[in-house]
Amino acid sequence: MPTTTTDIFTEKIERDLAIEPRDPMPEEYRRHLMRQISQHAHSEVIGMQPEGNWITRAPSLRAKMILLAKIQDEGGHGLYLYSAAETLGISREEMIEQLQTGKARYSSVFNYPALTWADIGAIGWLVDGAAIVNQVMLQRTSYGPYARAMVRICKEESFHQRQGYEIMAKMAAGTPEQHEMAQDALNRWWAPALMMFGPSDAESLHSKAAFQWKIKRESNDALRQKFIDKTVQQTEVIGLKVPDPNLRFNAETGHYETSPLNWDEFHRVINGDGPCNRQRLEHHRKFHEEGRWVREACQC
Ligand code: BYC
Repeated sequence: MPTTTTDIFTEKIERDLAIEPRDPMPEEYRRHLMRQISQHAHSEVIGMQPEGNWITRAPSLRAKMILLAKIQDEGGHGLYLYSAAETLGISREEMIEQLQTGKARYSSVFNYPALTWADIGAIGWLVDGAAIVNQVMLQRTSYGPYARAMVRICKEESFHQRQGYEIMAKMAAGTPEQHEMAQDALNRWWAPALMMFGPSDAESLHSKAAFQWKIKRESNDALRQKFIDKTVQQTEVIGLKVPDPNLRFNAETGHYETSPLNWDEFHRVINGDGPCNRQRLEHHRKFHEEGRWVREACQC
């Protein structure tokens, strides 16, 4: 029979029972989740920017309606996740302040520009595709409010991944120029999508604790590999090429092997020096400020 609060927490983790907001939990567990969930929320919200840039230039009314709905979903994901983080005792204002002052991170991938319509396809297919692989695992994360948010988010992300893949498939089967545009978008988004899974297992700072507390159930490298194996096959189906001269299938392991990623670039980008970091935060600050009167009017 567990007696101390630590025992109660440990027993729940061991028995795979969800930890709920009022349950006892170690301070480090609470802080770990506050960091990860708030960063996840920021990623959803900042991730609206590269796609939002294309709403007025979508090539048809159908494409525009689908893109609008997708971007709105991402905003909704941000809201569920901010709410999940708030149950840990941090306010929305504090989280926004941490984002805007650079104290909190958001996914590296959103610091790259969306240059053509094919980039909208690549973002849905690769970025949402990578997010799903990670988030399917997070549906079984140990913190109840985070796991439940993930269930709904994963359903919506599947639609996002398909809309992106549809754009890429159409462009790849279009005119030579459209095909080239699709290949160029894949060339530019491939490595940033792989970096979404975080540093290699050997370099990951938080994985050990995350495994111990069942926040993570699969490692950064294992999830990256899962994504590669799925995506290489999808690339072949639509007649595009994975931009990696060292890509090869290893029949013994049953997995694709790829070139090492440029981790210097990853660290530069997560530390604020990617192609669009400044632009993304300035945009967020500007519109957050412009929305102040709405928050005040709602008293929220
Ligand atoms: N980007 O010890 P590690 C979407 C940081 S949005 C930036 O492995 P952890 C969508 C990490 O924070 C969904 N930073 O960390 C939206 C840590 O630094 P701090 C995006 C990264 O937490 C709109 C340090 O590196 N998904 O789908 O165990 C349109 C060491 O890393 C990144 C999520 O946010 C990165 N890629 O594992 C379209 C997933 N990777 O915090 C689509 C939720 C690592 O000590 N997050 N860092 O300063 C996670 O699952 C985990 O936090 C990570 C990292 C796998 C990302």
